[in-house]
Amino acid sequence: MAVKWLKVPIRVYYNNRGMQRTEAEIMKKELEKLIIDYVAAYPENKKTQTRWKRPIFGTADATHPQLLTLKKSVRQSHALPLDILGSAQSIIAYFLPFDESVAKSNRESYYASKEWASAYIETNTLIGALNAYIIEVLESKGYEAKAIPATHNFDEVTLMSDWSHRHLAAFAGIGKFGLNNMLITESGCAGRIGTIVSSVPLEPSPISAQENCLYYRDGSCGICIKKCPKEAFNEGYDRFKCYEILLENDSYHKDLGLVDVCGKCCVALPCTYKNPCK
Ligand code: B12
Repeated sequence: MAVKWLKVPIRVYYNNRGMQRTEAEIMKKELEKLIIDYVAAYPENKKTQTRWKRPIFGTADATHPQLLTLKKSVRQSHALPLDILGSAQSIIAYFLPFDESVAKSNRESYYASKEWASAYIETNTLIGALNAYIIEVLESKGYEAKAIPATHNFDEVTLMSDWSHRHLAAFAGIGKFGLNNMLITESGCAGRIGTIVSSVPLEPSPISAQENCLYYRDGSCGICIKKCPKEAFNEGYDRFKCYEILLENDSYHKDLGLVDVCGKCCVALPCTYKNPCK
């Protein structure tokens, strides 16, 4: 028999067997399904060249005091969810993993592949559209929500942003940082991240205590940092050297529009498509 959920005024829900679920649990499930379904239908709806695998979804408490560590780990001016939205209760984060063909196309050659560059453009557009859709759904239910753009929200001089999707997504349990700086999820690191803050209360996702990067787990692998065409990882990470190759790729692919991409540090690796520590 199908299970029906009935809404009662204090926003506690009962199914037809009398079990209770909180609004925070129900909305979380609803949002995850909405994101998965939207991304699955998108390539056909928009006739995109890029395909995506099933999104990874996570949530965090927007008022958690640990968020203050962003002021140290990223930078002092890093925003808090409450700076973005005064009524913020939750952070919604998702990772959109590229289809394996996108990462495969980017294995060879100094320049980024055309498929990788197009995936960058098409995924940024998808994130914009998906965010707008999530906000529309949340607003229709009486909540407030605000999205932060996928990229180009960074200071051109310092090459840093006041909203690090990676850090927020890590708080939402979506993945762990790798030696290549990338957030490594259960579906790897080849893909892009979106985040939204909202007044909707959501059950926070658990954060795994385990590393997802082989190097951080046991000192093995380390392949990613040898792949950088500009040797940006030689002494720590030099984001300016990294940006040089991104701009070279932008010139190389000028027919595509603004494509400051590279991605050599995320392909042909044990963590490209999966969590290699599992
Ligand atoms: C500015 C920027 C850049 C700059 C500087 C990158 C940098 N590493 O700082 C340039 C232009 C060089 C760049 C390059 C790239 N970028 Co970029 N970029 C951004 C942007 C707009 C802001 C990032 C930022 O503020 N960096 C400043 C630093 C201080 O913060 P951070 O990036 O979060 O970096 C932290 C981690 O590396 C972390 N870290 C590393 N190891 C560990 C370990 C632990 C334990 C912890 C806690 C943290 C940690 O510490 C750093 C500082 O705190 C974001 C979008 C956004 N608003 O978040 C995209 C973003 C980070 N870029 C992304 C991508 C994919 C790329 C490229 C692969 C290019 C491409 N698309 O082909 C390369 C990869 C570079 C790399 N290996 O880091 C993705 C990353 C997705 C992922 N799976 O992680 C993002 C999130 C865009 C998106 N919406 O998906 N980028």
